[in-house]
Amino acid sequence: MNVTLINPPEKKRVWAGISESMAYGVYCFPPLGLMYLQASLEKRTHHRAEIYDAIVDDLDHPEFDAGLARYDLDVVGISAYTHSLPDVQMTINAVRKRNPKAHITLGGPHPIMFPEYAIGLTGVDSICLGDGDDVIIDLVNALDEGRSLEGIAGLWFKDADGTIVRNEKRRELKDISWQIWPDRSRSRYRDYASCEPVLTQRPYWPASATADTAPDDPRLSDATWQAEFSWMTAQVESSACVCCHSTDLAPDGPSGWYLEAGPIWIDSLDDDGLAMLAGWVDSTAFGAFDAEDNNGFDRSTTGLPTTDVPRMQAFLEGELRRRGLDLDDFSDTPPFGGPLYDQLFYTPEPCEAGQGITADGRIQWTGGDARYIYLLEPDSMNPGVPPNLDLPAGTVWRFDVAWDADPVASGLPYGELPPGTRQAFPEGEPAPVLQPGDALYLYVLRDIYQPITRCTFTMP
Ligand code: B12
Ligand code: HEC
Repeated sequence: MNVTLINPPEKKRVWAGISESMAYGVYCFPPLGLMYLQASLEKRTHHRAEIYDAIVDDLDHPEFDAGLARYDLDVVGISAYTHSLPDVQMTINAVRKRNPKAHITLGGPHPIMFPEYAIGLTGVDSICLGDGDDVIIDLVNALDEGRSLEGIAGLWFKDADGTIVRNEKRRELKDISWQIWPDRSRSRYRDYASCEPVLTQRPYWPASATADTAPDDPRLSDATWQAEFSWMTAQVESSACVCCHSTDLAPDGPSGWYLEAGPIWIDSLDDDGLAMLAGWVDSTAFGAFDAEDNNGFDRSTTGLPTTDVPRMQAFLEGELRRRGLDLDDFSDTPPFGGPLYDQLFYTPEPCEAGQGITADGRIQWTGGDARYIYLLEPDSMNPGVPPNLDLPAGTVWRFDVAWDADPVASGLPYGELPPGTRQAFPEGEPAPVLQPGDALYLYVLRDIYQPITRCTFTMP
């Protein structure tokens, strides 16, 4: 079955606590509850589920209703908050009007807290009284097989003559470690996340690129190829790469390849760039992480973060071979990252005047104000990009300035944390006591990957 999961419009909501004007732009979150249900259904059954999120596009009811035409409305699940009940009722009515036979089930905080009220709403067929991950599976299977909904723990429903049947409660799971994670490759980065912190974490500059795809390119009319291309484009759109590699998000224009280049944007990549995306050229200097640490996106094999490594590799390798290239052609290509890569192997010199820690405990550096300060053991690796290369083994202490706070000036007293700053290492412990005679490596950055002072010194 195809299930439609709806995050209803919030145009009639009751504002309490936080005023509407203050909340603008704040209340747009990925609909996590629905994403869990989708993941649960798709990973554990043969059913499919689509999420229709009215909030992300700020839809009012008329547009929302029109959009329902794109969805299967046989089984519809709606998330309901109490403060948005009029919107929920309008959503139920709109679905019912399009498909009088739809099975409409309600879940989320409202039916959990006020089940009698929720099951009484006009047009509702069933409600879920707690976590929906298992309930939705039992419900959809029963509907699919034409079975009664009796006995599905955690579900109340109205039977054929409208009588409310209250099945027993479902035992609450205390251990959620089995949980299937939502598939975030189906949400676009630009919809739910911000590029502001991204642009402070990588060097950015615009660079022009063109995609010279021939008008009669066979890929343009190859449906199988196009389906894979759409899939991999969606993978890019769900990652922060769009912040610098798309025209409307990159502040002064895209950094080389960009998603709107086209008809086939991957043609805007040069051969090395394509090989980097495919993982044929190493790019760990940009950060390499496993799917578990990266919202389900692996970035340890391919340069492009992906939720399906073999599929991504197959597609990109296909493109490289189409260009007449092979793995061997890149055996001499240096790892990606240029200065980012070289920096990992930088060897520090002894500190000069105005660098190090003074006898009265002030950290001094040259080169201007700083956002990141490290004290490292003298022989540790150099810090790289977050989230995984920015805490090398041998870090003694690390100080960070929040991305939206001002950088700090040289002369900072060791261990002091001005507003907008934090001790990133060790976390939740006092700053380590430094003893006279300790040998240390001071590594100070203007911003991520922009070192201004890198030198070794001995504590006075
Ligand atoms: C994180 C959170 C926030 C965050 C993020 C909100 C967001 N939209 O993501 C912030 C701080 C911004 C916030 C703000 C508010 N929140 Co709040 N928040 C929570 C909190 C702590 C967790 C929600 C969450 O993400 N859960 C994790 C997801 C995975 O679970 P879930 O959504 O519940 O989904 C599961 C089940 O409910 C069920 N399910 C959900 N939908 C569906 C649909 C179907 C068809 C089915 C079958 C099952 C189902 O299955 C899901 C998977 O198991 C809850 C309390 C709680 N512990 O639940 C309060 C809670 C949701 N918040 C609440 C309130 C009142 C608010 C505010 C109105 C506060 C205010 N005065 O402004 C605003 C409203 C913001 C908004 N428009 O969403 C109330 C809602 C009460 C109610 N009766 O509706 C809650 C329940 C807290 C409470 N106990 O009072 N909140
Ligand atoms: C903060 C900005 C920024 C972000 C975010 C970003 N890049 Fe880039 N990228 C650049 C810049 C700048 C260049 C160099 C452009 C030039 O001078 O040609 C570049 C170049 C590249 C190239 C080389 C292009 C070529 O044709 O050789 C690849 C490949 C690449 N980026 C992949 C990625 C991937 C994958 C992501 C997401 C995981 C990403 N980038 C995110 C800024 C960014």
